[in-house]
Amino acid sequence: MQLSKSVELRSVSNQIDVLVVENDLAMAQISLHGGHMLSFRPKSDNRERLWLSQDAVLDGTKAIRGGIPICWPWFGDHLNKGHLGKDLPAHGYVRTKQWHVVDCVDFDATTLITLKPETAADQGLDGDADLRLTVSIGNALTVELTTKNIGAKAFEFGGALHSYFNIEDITQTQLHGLSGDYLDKTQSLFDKSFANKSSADKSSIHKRSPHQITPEKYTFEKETDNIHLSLKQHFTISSTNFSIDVVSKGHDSIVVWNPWIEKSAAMTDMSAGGYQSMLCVESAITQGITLAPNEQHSLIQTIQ
Ligand code: TA6
Repeated sequence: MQLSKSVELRSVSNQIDVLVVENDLAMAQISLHGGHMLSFRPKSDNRERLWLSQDAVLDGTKAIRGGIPICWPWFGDHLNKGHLGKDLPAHGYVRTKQWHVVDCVDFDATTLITLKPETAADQGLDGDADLRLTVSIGNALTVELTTKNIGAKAFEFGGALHSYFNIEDITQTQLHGLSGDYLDKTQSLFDKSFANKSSADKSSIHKRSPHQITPEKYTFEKETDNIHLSLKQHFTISSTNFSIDVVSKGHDSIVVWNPWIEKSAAMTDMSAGGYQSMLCVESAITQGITLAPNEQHSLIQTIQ
C-alpha cells in the first residue's frame, strides 16, 4: 500500500511498525501492532494529547499500555471463557493483532488513514465481521472503529476506544460533561463475565449494584473504574493549565479509569507513579450491540 507524503513507516527496535504522520496541522504515531494510536500532537499548541507508559512493551508480544487501545469484540472479560476451554484475552483480541494500511490520503486539512486487522475472526466472536479503523489527523484527531456484519447470521459484539489521556496531575484534574448515575466497578457486583451477559442480565446487575451519582465536581483522589451508562457525547478533561475536548459517538457507556498507586505499581508495563499523569475516558460498548447481516456500526471519538 502506497503511503501519502505526510506518512512514513518506521520500525521500532525492529519489532513493531509505526506510521509516523506529520502534516501542516499535526503530528501523530500509529502502531500497526494493535492498530493502536500512540501519539497525537496538534501544531496549534504542540501539546501531546495521549499518554503512553514509559514502560509500555513495544515488541509486539502484548497490548501496548497507553495511547488508544482498540478493545474489540468485547469489553472487559468474555463470558464464555470456560465453555470455550481456553482463556480469552481481556478486552478482546485485536489489540495484539497485526493491522494493515488499506488507504492513506492527504487532504488540505487532514491525513486520512484506514487500517484493518490481519483477521477480525478469532475465538469468542460468533459471526463474520469486517473491522476497520479510520483515523483522521488534523487540528483534531478522529478515530472511527467500524464493525460490519459480512456473514449470514446476526452476531453480538462490544468494545471500546480505551483512550489514555495525557494530563499534568491527576489530583488537579476535573472531568466535565457526565451526569446521572454510574457503576463503580471497584465495588459492584460487576464480575468478570459481565461484558457478554444478555441485555436483561446486564440491566439486572446494574440495578442490583450500588450506583453512585456522578458528582458535580468530578475529581480524582483514589482508584477509579466507573461505568457511566451514558449517551452523552461531549466531555472536557481539564487540568491546571490545559484542557482536552472529547466527542464520542456510537457508544452506550463512558468508562472512566485510573488505577491509582497500588495497581499502577503492580503493572509491569506502568511505573508506580504512572497514574499521576494519565486518565482513561473510554467510548465504550459495554452492553453489546447486535448486528444483522450487512448492518454496520461505528464507534467514534474526536479529540482536540
Ligand atoms: O476500562 C477499564 C478497565 O477495564 C479496567 O478495569 C482496567 O483493568 C483496565 O481496563 C485495563 O485493562 P488492561 O487489560 O489493558 O490491563
